[in-house]
Amino acid sequence: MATPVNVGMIGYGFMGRAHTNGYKRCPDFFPELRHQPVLKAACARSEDKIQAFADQWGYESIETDWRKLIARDDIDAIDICVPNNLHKEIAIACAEAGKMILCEKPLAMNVAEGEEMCKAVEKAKVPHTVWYNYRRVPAVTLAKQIIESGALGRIFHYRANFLQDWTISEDLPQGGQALWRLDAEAAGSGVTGDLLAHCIDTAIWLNGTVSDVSAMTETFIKERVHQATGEKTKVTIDDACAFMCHFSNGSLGLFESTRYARGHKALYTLEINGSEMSLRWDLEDLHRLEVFDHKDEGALRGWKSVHVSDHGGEHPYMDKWWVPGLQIGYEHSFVHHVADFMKSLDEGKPCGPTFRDALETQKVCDAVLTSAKERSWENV
Ligand code: 4PW
Repeated sequence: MATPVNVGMIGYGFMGRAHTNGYKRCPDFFPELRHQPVLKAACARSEDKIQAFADQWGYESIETDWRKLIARDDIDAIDICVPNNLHKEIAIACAEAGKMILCEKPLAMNVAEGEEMCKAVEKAKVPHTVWYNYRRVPAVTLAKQIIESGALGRIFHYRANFLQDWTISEDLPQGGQALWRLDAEAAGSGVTGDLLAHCIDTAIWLNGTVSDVSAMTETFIKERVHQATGEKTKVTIDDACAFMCHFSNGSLGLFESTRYARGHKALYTLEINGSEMSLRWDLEDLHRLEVFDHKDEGALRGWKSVHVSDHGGEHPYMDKWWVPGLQIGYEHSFVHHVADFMKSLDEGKPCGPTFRDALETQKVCDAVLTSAKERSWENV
């Protein structure tokens, strides 16, 4: 009988559903783990909405005040799945109450907040992680394993894009339930914290830390109706952001993200070029890792597309699913994150990205925003 980890979920939006699906699937597909999640309680201010969420997804109970949720003795772990401006207060309260924490990305509104959160979890020694889920797409995890083997040789370049098009309409309001991502007060930043943060987390994981950055941002729609007041209000988030950087290993980085790339809904691509090998990956074809190996010779030298679906242990996570050759999708990255968190409890080890890891990403985000504002190179 596994040790139950009673989860208290704060929030019920799109990510609340993605995380909950991860908790639900974990015991079915990772039955060997000695810790397993239990959907104990869901929490949000609206009683009707959180009850409906709890009923649909199978949480045993509800709360309408997150402080009451944290105070409950029958809750072991809190999932912080609310807008970014609430992460710090809730995370610190969780740490002080001795609760484990699974915090939605980005870690915080800025580095100063992130530092406080790191100190709180490190002082309380509570298990914790941040939901940068793309690390756990099997093809991306495979890229990590290949890079760690040294097969790429000397790394020269890393480039990544995260492109969307959902905010092109001027009629879209800012603020409110679904649209807090457009409101700087709730989100901290626009695409930098929302999309580039994913690219930066993966990049640091695959290619090491970033030393300095030079960035530009743009806000294409300058005013939007704010849902709170009904008034047209200045938009202060970045709609698009691009930056170049140096990594500490001497390689060069190029990053771009926007919500104004008509035709792209969620195109996350990354590529890394080494002296011996290059790798590239595309979220729209997430089960494939493209590989160019300079050792291949003759007429068949070229890019190959590896379908990440083997079960012999070659392809991370895949032996947990269906049969060899059958692929999996976006939602599985969250199942893998839950499973890795449970495994980290089994083994008494940290589960990355920790708050400290996510603070590195936050440092790059802050440096990017400062650089764009000051038109300067910024050290991270
Ligand atoms: O975290 C990101 C979200 O805010 C996601 O990974 C993709 O972009 C999907 O929705 C947004």
